[in-house]
Amino acid sequence: MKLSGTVLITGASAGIGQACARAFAAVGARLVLTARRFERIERLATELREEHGTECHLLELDVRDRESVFGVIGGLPSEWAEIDVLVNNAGLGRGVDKLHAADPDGWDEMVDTNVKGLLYVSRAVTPGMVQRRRGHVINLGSVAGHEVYPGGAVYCATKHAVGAITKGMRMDLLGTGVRVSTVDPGMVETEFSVVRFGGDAERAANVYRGMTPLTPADIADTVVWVATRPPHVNIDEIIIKPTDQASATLVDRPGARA
Ligand code: NDP
Ligand code: 8X3
Repeated sequence: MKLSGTVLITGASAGIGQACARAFAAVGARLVLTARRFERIERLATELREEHGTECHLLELDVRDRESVFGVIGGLPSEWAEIDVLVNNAGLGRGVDKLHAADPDGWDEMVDTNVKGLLYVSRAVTPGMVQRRRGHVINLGSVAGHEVYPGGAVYCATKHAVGAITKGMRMDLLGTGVRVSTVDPGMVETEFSVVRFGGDAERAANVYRGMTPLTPADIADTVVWVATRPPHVNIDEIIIKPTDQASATLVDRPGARA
C-alpha cells in the first residue's frame, strides 16, 4: 500500500491517533499532526522523520476551540493546505456514572470534543476537498455508536452522533468525489480508560484484565486500508472488536479464569 498525499490527524499525541501517524508514515504520506500536547507530537515527528523520512507539519490544537480550529487550519502554509485525508480521531470519554449522578462538566467535554470538535475540523478542511474534487474524511466512531451501555449514555450519544454525521456528510458530499468513512472500534488499550477514569491507572487496567484488547496499531492498520482503496471505492463503516468481545458489555476474560 502506498499513499503519497497529505493526511491531517487530530489527537495524534496518543493512542489510535499516534498509531495512525505511524501507519500513514509507513506508506509514504506527509502528515499534519495536531493535538493539545505539542511536545508529544514533536517527539513523534522526530521519530517519523528518522524512521521513514516523513515530512510533518505540527499544529497545537484544541478541537473544542472553534476560532482556533478555523484560524489554524485556514492559516496552513500553501504547501500544507491541501489535505487529502482527514482523520477525525480526537475524542474522549469522561466517567461511567449514572446520568442522574454524573458531572455535567464531563458531558460538556465529551460533546464539545467528540461532536462539535469533529464538526469544526470537518468544516475547516472539507471546502478545499470539494474544490479539488478529491479527499477522504475518516471518522473514529465506536461500538458505542451502535450500542448503549449503563453509565455511557452521553459518550454513546456522542458516538451515535458521529455515525449520523458520517452518514449526513456522505450525502452532502455526494457528487464531489470526496469520500466519507467511519471506523468503529471496540476495546482498544490506549490512554482512553485512564482519561475516562480521571487518571486512575489501576481502574483503567482493570478494563482489559484477563482479555486481549485491540492495539492502536490494529485500528491504524484498518484506517490506512480504508484510505488506500481505489478512488471509486468508499468504505462506509467498519466495526472492529477484539475476538474476546462480543458486544460493548459482553467480554470473555480467559486470563481471569485460572
Ligand atoms: P487516547 O486518550 O489514547 O487519545 C486521545 C487523543 O485525543 C489524544 O491524542 C488527545 O490529545 C486527543 N484529544 C482529546 N481531547 C482533545 C481536544 N480537545 N483537542 C484535541 N485533541 C484532543 O484515546 P484513543 O486513542 O483510544 O481515542 C481516540 C479515538 O478513538 C477517540 O475518538 C475515541 O473515542 C475513539 N475510540 C476509542 C476506543 C478505545 O477503546 N480506546 C474504542 C472506540 C473508539 P491531547 O490530549 O494531546 O490533546
Ligand atoms: C470506547 C469503547 O466500549 O468503552 O469507544 O465505549 S467503549
